[in-house]
Amino acid sequence: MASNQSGSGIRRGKREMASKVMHSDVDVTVEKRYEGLLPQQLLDLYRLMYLSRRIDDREILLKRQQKVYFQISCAGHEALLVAAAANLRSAYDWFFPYYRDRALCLALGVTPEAMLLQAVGAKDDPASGGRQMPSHWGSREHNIVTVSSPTGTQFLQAVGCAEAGRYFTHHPAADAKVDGDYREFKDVQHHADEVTYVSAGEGTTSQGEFWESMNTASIRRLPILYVIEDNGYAISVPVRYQTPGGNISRLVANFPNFHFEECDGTDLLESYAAMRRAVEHVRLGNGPALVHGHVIRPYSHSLSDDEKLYRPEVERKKDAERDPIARFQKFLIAEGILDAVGAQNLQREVDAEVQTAADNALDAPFPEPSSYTRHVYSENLSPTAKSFDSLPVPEGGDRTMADLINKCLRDEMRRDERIVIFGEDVADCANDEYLEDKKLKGKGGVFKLTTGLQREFGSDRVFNSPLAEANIVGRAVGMATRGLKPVVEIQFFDYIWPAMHQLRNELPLIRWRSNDAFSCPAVVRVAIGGYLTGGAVYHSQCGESIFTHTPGMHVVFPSNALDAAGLLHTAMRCDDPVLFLEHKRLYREPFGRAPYPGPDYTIPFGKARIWKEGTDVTVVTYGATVPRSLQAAQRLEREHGISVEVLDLRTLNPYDFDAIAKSVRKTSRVLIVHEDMLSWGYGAEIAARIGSALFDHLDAPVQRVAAKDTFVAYQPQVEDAILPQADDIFAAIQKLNAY
Ligand SMILES: Cc1ncc(C[n+]2csc(CCOP(=O)(O)OP(=O)(O)O)c2C)c(N)n1
Repeated sequence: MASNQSGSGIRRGKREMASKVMHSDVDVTVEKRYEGLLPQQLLDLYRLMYLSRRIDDREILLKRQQKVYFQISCAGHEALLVAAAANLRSAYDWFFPYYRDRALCLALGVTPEAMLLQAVGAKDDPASGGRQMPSHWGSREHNIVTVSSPTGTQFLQAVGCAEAGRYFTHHPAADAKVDGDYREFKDVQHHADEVTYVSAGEGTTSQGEFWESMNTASIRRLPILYVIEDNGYAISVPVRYQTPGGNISRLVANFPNFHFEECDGTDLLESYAAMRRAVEHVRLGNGPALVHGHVIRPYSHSLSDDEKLYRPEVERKKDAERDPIARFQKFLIAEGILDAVGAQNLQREVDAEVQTAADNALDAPFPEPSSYTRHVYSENLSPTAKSFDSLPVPEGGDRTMADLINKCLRDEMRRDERIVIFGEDVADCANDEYLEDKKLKGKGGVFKLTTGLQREFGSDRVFNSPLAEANIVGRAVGMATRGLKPVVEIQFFDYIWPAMHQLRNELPLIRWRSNDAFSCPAVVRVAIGGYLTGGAVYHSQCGESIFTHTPGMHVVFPSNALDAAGLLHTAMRCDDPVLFLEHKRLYREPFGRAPYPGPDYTIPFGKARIWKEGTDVTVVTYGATVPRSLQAAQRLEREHGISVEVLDLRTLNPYDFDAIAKSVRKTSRVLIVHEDMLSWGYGAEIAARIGSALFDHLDAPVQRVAAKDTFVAYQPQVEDAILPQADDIFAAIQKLNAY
């Protein structure tokens, strides 16, 4: 149950300000404390707040001088943030801040110079090496996980991070370094009582991912501290148009297991007390907490915004009266902790520090223009490496692709305790206790690919996610950045889209945008494709080119059981994110069955398979059009004596252009076949590259066979007309051969 829920979630701290404690017989003078803080600690916090503001001011100046190119400030949020930091532990707890959290990062140990290096885009910017805008924090040293620009993607990652910390505590042997796979390059640290901090503005609580994260944090009682920094506006939109009733505390108040605080975030002591109670709840393992701090935003949304366009002077003036720095300075002076001279000295000192940091940043070298190629993928371990080339050790009779994928998952989970599997319906049975009843067979995925895994490995390694795809991928991102190996399942490719933010802007981008400080080698398995007879619009989609168009992510699309096993082993050992596309129609197809190849059968990425050699026409294909192309090729050879070479790409990013080129040089005629629609499809890129690199070797224009430019219909006759059939491939090869 929630440990602290008043109607509005409000709980205000009372100040303890005893200055002298009189014991019965001794007069002990005790230094006055403020919410437990000594005067010197208050001065330290004040200094951090002032330092934060002055860095913002300096960046604004530099932006006006066109020496930095963007500015977004922490102004008005400083008190709430230093109060949070004062209750947390740098390099021990984990941090998913947002762009306003300068004061928090300073308090955690990020230097003003590091911040200004990012502002000028310097090579030595420790957060991103000049790749990200200012205030996109990231520091491996301080456990500040690389911040991105999309609002709200950090919430589910924080959930995954907290889950990873808990997992490593329960599986202490899993954090060992192991040579030969991604574990060699992933340092793991964890603490049983660590807290994961995540913050955002109040506007960002409108994002669905915020609510998805609250669900999971609450259900799993995760050690997460949410901080919602409510400055009343999301760019120009006031909170009451964003949040029903204008108060997020009221809306979240009934989430179980949470501790809630609502405070005046411009009041340092009130914020400190709220944070202290919240962090205590989390650190003791009672569940998550959410602190909702009311702050101000005196410097507009960013330097690209002018709030005078939409906020009247009277409202802005009222806000200014609550400026946390002026308020706290006044308080310190009233309490005799600071005087006018002390304040001046402190300001002079801070200004000099900022000046030196700015001078150093302005003198710092920029990244080499050609450096953009670095860290798109792991430079330590490539899935194309020879070390992944192995031979199967066949055992038993032929098995389906579904069987061998299941075996592969099982083998890798035995080999690597960092692997966790989750997704919709992937567990055998959500209720652990039912599993003791051996008569219950268990679910194990809608296609039964994960069957038996929960039974063997337990419910903390194989479990169901909520019905929410962003939840699945977002949590996987958080786990993988901590060193776990999440292998998650998206039930149908058609429903991958809610996870798109995480799949496009986070998972594949984390290594590049952090300049290799963080990485995210998760595996996302997805059931894809049509030819289902009745699969219709929403159970038949392809769309692989959307993901091959995303740098930083490998895309795999096997056509048969043996390749599926070998490529999945490689994916799970790989140091990069992998989108692993499994064709539903091929799961149990008689085509391409194979004996179990052993637990260590790996296939390198980027190596095509030649199914059939030929001399007249090359067919380049993958997935479910492989058996259809083979059928057409065999018939052409039989009936017309046309010799067709069939090349199965197996992995779409990277892909084996050398194999394509070798074949095209031999045949001079090439047909690209894929199941996804023709226009803007995967074949367009291959055709363009063949056209420019192999023009001199071609005797005919490059041709393509693919789905019609529409979705897939339910009625089987119409479905057949839409998807490429063996007859279409047959006709295209015949025409190409005759050209
Ligand atoms: C997904 C997404 N949509 C839109 C934006 C553009 N944008 C950046 S900040 C912002 C407003 C955020 O407001 P709030 O969460 O209240 O935080 P604040 O900036 O006020 O601290 C918007 C719309 C974005 N970065 N990401």
